[in-house]
Amino acid sequence: MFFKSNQLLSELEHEESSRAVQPVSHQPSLKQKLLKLGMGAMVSFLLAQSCFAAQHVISLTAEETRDDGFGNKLLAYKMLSHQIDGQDVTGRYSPDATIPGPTIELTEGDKVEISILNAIPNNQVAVAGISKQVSIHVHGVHYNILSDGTLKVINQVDDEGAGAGLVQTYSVYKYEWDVAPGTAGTWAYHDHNFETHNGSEHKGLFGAIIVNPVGGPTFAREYVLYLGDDAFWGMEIVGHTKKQTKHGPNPTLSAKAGTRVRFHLIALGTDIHTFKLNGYQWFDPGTNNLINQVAIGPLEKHVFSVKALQDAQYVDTNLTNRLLGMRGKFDVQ
Ligand SMILES: [Cu+2]
Repeated sequence: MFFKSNQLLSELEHEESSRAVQPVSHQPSLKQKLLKLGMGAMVSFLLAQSCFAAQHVISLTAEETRDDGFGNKLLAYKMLSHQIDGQDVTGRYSPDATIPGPTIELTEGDKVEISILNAIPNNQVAVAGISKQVSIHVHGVHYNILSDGTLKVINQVDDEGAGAGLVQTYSVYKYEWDVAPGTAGTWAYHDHNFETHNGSEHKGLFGAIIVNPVGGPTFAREYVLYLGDDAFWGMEIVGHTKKQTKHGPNPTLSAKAGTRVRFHLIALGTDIHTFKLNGYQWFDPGTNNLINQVAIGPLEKHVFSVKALQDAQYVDTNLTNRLLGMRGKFDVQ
């Protein structure tokens, strides 16, 4: 649309210069024309934005799940409900609390109202010096300070989670995200408030959002692969239904031959990994360079797509990670 109005602008400029020697007419001045054109472009831009933009109303819980084998309870997010412009899409998520938590797909221009309910037992009662709040702190999208999902000791405003914080207690806490143009990408969200001011991401309270550009490509499958220090953890999403399935460690990912699939690698922990999908190449995002492996360090992400052609193994080729067995199957049928 901007491209078109730029074209019109240059036509107008051209018209103006060819008219320069002609007598003054009562036609609208160039300035008036430009103003009109500019306003028209702005109105249609806003209209287009609001046509695509969706309003999401989401509620999550944070729950205690099974123990980690050493007597410690793990924590996990669960999707309670997700409405898009009033339409219920909760069925695309697991009915259980999962590690990783739900992957939330959004589009640039969307607005999100997301609330968290603390369903971990005994967390409404204040304990001196310890926060029992859980929160959602998100990366990538825009929000104001009340939606930061951190403790007052960090944000200087409020304890922004559900449960008993160091200062404030809330049973439910609501955040607003502005999925502004320019925020397309794959981003993490995680707890920032439970027990420490850095939260309990390490106990399982983490998930991802995928922000797609308006009119961007679609994919038959999406694989959200978190790279822990000793294993890959996965979430697989069917492109057309958006139905998502949580996988265990080093999962087998499945695809139909000839379809385009997208990998979202998100590194957790402290290791640097070298990810390879044997026998495949892909474009390094934002470049024309074909690569067949990528180094990815703590908190980094790498998102790429390939056409599924043949079975393969994905693997972390760094020696210690390889010895730990960080590999899984890419099963193409
Ligand atoms: Cu973070």
